Amino acid sequence: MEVYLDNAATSWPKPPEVYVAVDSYMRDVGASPGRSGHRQAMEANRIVYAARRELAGLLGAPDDENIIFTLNATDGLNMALKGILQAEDHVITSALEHNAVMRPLMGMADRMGIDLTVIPYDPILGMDPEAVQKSIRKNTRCIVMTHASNVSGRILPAEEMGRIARKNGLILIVDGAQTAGALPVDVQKMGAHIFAFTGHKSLLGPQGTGGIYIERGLSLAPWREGGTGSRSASDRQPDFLPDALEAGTPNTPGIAGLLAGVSFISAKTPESIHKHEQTLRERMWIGLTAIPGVHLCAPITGGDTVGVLSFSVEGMDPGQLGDDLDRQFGIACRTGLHCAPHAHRALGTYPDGTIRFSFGIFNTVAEVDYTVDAIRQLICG
Ligand code: ALA
Repeated sequence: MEVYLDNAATSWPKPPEVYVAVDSYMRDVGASPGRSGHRQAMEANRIVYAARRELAGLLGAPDDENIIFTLNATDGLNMALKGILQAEDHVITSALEHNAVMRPLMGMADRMGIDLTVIPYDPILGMDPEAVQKSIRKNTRCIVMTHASNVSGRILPAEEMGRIARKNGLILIVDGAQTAGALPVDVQKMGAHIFAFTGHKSLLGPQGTGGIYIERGLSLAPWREGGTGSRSASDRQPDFLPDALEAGTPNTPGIAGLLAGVSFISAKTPESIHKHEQTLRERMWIGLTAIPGVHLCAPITGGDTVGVLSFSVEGMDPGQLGDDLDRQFGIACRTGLHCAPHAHRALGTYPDGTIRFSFGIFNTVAEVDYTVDAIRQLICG
């Protein structure tokens, strides 16, 4: 049996519609969107705008123009953080952040002197709103947080942070890499000013796709400037969205695939996808807890997790166990620090890290049972 449990890194397989969309874009359309006026270019343009519209609908954004395409969530987060923060600004973040947030922040701390408060992990609340409120200073500019941990699957209280941000005139930036497509998301209800997403995980698109939702009226210093196909006589970047933040020919074959992925999710509904992944996660959690020496990294859940589960095994190296799962049982997972050393410190699993299983829409109960059995054989012999 071949089992793919590395969906938090990249989802696989994709719905057949995604492969078809990329292939037919490459064969039958092929042109640059938003540049020329011929039929192929117009079709490319239609596809990009359809993807924008579909994403706006899925994420609860009021306008298509508030969706900006980027390479992935990391690219979008860099665009947001580097477009907003200035020297001496103070930023509040969570203890569960991925390097996609921590590295840009640390880099800006080193280069520009921004100041950072990391709110300690709270096993009950995830991120304690009172601790956040207490850390706000005169120069606090934003709260940056992951929507769900890529290590433990824990969902953080983004709506609560949205209320705090709005009350105190702060900007809320949410890293939705693990939640877009995996969970119902409403950026307006959440109060997010910016919500970064990636195309290649739960949105079921190809790698090299992603974007940000940006609230109307919020202006970012441009992350990349160049040709947009609009106002070409001007040597300045257009000031309207999405062109203000998009330049150069995009990954249109990828966006065509992303459109197919997002349409698939919208039809299935994120609610039902979350429910399916929760069922698998709970079954895996129950199965693994019964094996001696296994330490799960997060509670079984009460609906407050996405389909990600991490654990360690007493006296065993996670990397070795991951290799054994791959070679002996055909099970693909990710081991180590998952690009999130801060999260592992907060969860008490630094520096060795954990073994992580992450579920997708196409995983089954039979695969979970097979994997639990494989772990039991590797540990108990
Ligand atoms: N951020 C991705 C992961 O968690 C790559 O594996």
